[in-house]
Amino acid sequence: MNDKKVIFSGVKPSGDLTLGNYLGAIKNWAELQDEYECYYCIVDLHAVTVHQDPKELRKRSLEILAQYIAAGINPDDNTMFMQSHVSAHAELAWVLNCISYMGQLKRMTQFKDKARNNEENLSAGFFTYPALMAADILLYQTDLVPVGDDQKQHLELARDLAERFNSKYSDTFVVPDVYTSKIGSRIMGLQNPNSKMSKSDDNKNDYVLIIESDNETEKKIKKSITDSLNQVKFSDEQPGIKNLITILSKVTGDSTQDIENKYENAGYGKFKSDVAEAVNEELKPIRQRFEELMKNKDYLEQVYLEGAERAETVARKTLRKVYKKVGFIPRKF
Ligand code: ATP
Ligand code: LTN
Repeated sequence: MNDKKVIFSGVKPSGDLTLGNYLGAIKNWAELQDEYECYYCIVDLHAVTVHQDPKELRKRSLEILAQYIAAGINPDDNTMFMQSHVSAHAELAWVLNCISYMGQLKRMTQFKDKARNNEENLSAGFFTYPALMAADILLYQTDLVPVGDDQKQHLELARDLAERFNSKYSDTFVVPDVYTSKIGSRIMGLQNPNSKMSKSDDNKNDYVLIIESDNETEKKIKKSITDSLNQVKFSDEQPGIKNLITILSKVTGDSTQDIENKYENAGYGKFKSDVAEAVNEELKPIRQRFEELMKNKDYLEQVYLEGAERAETVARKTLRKVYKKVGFIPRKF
């Protein structure tokens, strides 16, 4: 038995992964993998809260697994799997749904944002998905959840549900902590630096994808919206430039102050082209490894099948406990 603390995190296969997903989440996962016992999931059940083309969903789910591995997450030491392969996620979600309050779910910012225009047409799954996310996390007795800033509120709910269940019945779940990095936990859109970079944005110039050509990345960064002040300052008054400084800082490890100093007398042209170059340098080995991995579907299949098997054992154990505590008759098979 190892006594490492447990990490769980996941990405929805609802679009191709962006630089935001990478810098806000996956880069941190790779850095944390040695210290923790890690479960990195492709949360396909979450993706279908909005309609997905089935063929695309299948393709993307595999591509995301390949991107996890290409980003340096080692399949021998970490458990990577498809959420829909471990049915305990959906089962625990039901129990947690039954102790979630409508009021609390209605206060989730992500729901409020989407509901503002078309609540009548949102799926019930989209409304209750924070309970499924809590199930994902709590099944593995997770200590730490590395996510981007936008997920903090959902993490609060997961903590709340863990505490509520523990006090209603008896100690069952570890209450997880959130982990967000100081820099890069909210990468903003390149065309709209006032809202987060999102893989489901309609405007392709708003995001850089982990997998695209160097040329495309360079073009998008060069086209990004800035301002007319012509000073490289990490300031709220310059959201576009602030975002590019954040990206450069997270990629190179240089502090935002060092970046300001370095570009004090440089124009935006030079600055943008250096940001593009640094991003391409960072993504280059990932892009190469991804291409190789996608040629070896058997290997990818082996990773996710073995991952699901390992995850299933741990998840079932927690679910058994939960079912017993709520009063279901234990099953004998
Ligand atoms: P969508 O944009 O379609 O809503 P998403 O990218 O926000 O999807 P996920 O793919 O599930 O949703 O997110 C995976 C991880 O990436 C989460 O931890 C999330 O917080 C993080 N993340 C997503 N976008 C950003 C961003 N712009 N900056 C930092 N982290 C991000
Ligand atoms: N809800 C998250 C994705 C997600 C997740 C999780 C993240 C689903 N389950 C468990 C961390 C842990 C999102 O929409 N970005």
